Amino acid sequence: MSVPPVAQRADSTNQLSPELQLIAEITAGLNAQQKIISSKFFYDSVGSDLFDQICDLPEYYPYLTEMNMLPHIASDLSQSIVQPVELVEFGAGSLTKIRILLESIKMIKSVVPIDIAHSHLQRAADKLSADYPHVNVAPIFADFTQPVSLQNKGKNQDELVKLGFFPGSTIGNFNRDFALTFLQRLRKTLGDSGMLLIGVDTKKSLHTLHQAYNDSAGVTAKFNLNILRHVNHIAASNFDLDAFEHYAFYNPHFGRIEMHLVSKIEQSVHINGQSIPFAQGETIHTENSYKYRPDEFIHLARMAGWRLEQQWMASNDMFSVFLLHANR
Ligand code: AVI
Repeated sequence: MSVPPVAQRADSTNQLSPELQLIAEITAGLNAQQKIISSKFFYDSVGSDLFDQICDLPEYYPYLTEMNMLPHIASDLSQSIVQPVELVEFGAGSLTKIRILLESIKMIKSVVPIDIAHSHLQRAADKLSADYPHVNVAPIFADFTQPVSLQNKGKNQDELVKLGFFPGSTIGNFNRDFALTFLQRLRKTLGDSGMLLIGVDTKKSLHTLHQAYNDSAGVTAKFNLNILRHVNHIAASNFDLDAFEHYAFYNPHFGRIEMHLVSKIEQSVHINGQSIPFAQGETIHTENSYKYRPDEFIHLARMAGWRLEQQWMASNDMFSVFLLHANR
């Protein structure tokens, strides 16, 4: 199929539709010296399923470790949270982790899960509402990486202290500048009495990190390659998934796992009216996953207007969870 390039498809005001903006963003990334495709393109329905499978892998310790920590954290919070709160989860997915908090923290009166996957979130929110009829559930269908307004969401929302929830070390997928901007934004959204419960992956042995992103069943490799299938779908490009391979490594200089797709051969890929050349061995950078020592993360949180209230570490410091309070 031949698709006219994005530049020829702007409307009379020269505004690109959201779909065309995505194609323009992908094309620009592939024209950069280090080719990139944003990790947000991992999460079509196939990619979301593959991510769920990653979370079940024994090598992928972040999910399992945090899940094991949460009942204990929830029990601690049930003692310290004495005022009615509204729980706001950013990038809520299936609401599995929220359920663990609801089991213990009876002061959660309202839940506002935010996610872009509309039907998936609606289904999960309906189920949550049925299982916890005394809790008000008010989903917001939005990209949580963009500013989100909580106005008019939740019941009696003005009276409820906001408890933000950002588990899974998703903060690690943001570069340092954006991580700071995002934490500052949450500080503003959650207000002067706001709190934030956030899961952050730690620096650890290279071997453990390597195994987590190079699992023996090859699920992470499939997850990485699926981004090309998704891009083909969005942009009518012709990436051949067999002509690329998964490559993930820990970069100690930046303190991050980098995921790339390596071109196995010299080839050209057609996208948006352009032919993008690949040398053999050239890579597309698809994801960063930053790891933080607790002191590094606490410093970042402070710069964003938060203060540390409580900290939990998994055994062997495998994963950390922080409760932050707004610094007034
Ligand atoms: C969603 N995010 C926190 C995962 C991570 O570990 O950075 C995404 C992922 N990429 C490969 N495996 C898991």
